[in-house]
Amino acid sequence: ASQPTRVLSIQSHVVSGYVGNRAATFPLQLSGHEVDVINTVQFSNHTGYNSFRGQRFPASHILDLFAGLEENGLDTGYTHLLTGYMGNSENVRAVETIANKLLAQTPDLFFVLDPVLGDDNALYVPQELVAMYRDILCPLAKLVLPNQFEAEQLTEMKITSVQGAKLACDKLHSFGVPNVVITSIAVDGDHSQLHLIGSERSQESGATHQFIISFPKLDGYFTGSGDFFAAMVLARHASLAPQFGDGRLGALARACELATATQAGVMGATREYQVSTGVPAPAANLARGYRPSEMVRGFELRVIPSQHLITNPTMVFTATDI
Ligand code: PXL
Repeated sequence: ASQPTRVLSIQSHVVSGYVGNRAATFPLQLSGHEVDVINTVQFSNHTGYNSFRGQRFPASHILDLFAGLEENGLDTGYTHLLTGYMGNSENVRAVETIANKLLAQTPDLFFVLDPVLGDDNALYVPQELVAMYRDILCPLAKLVLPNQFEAEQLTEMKITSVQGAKLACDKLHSFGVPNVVITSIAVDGDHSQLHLIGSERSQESGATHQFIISFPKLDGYFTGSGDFFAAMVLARHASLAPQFGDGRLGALARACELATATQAGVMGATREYQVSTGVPAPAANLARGYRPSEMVRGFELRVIPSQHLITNPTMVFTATDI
C-alpha cells in the first residue's frame, strides 16, 4: 500500500467564491487526500470584485500557526506542500522556512509551487519576488507551475513557440526543480488554442520527458482557475506517482492529461452557467474595479456542481511527446 497523501496548503482564503485554498481544498479532499490549510489572507471575496474586505496575514501569523503544529507534533507526516499567492517577500521567506523544516523531516516532500507573479504581461506582486521564487523556492520545489508570463519572468526568456517553451522548461529545471508545467502558452499568434508544456526530469539519470497538451481557449473570464489546476495536478500526481516509482518518467504527463480534462470540464460548466444566467460576455468592463458584481459573481468557478468531473473526468486531451 502506498503512503497516504497529506498536503499542507498555504494560500488565500475567501468567504465567498473559489480562489486560493477555497479552490484547492475541495478537489484534493474529494480525490481522497488529507489537506491541512494555512491562510495567507482572509478576504470576503477575491480582489477582482469592486471591493473586498478582510486581512492580509503577516509572515509572523503564518509561522505562528506552523509553530503550533510543531508543538503538538502535527507537522510530521506531510507528503506534500502546496503554495499559491504570497504577495510579499516576508511571506516567501516564511514559506522557505516551513519548506526547509518539512524537507528536513521528509527529503522527498513533494512541494508544488505555483509561482504567482502576474499574468497578461503584468506583475501583480513586487518585482523582487521574481528572483526570490527563482533562487529560493524553485530549488526546494518538486513541481513548479508558471503561466506563460511567469515562466518568461523566471527564465528571462520570451516564449513564442513550443521550442522556446521547451528551452524555458530546461532553464527552470536548472534552478533545481525536477517537474515543470507551463500551464498555457499561445504560439504563432494563434489565440484559438492554448498549449500546456510539461517537462519531467529524472533526478537519478537526468533523462527528460517533455510533452504538450493542446486545448481550445474558452471565451470567458475565470478567477482561481490556476489555483484549482495546481491542486488537481497535485491530486492526480499523488495518486499516480506510486505506480511510476523508480525514477520512471510519465507520471507528470498522465497527471496533466487528467487535470486538463477536469479543468476543461469545470471551466466549460462555468461558462455555460454564465451564458444561461445572462452574465455579460467579458469583452468590455474588464479593468479591475469596473466589473458589475453580478458579472464577477458569475465568474466564480462551478467547483461543487462539477464534482463528478473531479472524481470521474471525461478524458479529452492527450499528451504528445515533444
Ligand atoms: O489566484 C487567484 C486569487 C487568489 N487569491 C486572492 C485573489 C485571487 C484573484 O483575484 O484575489 C485573494
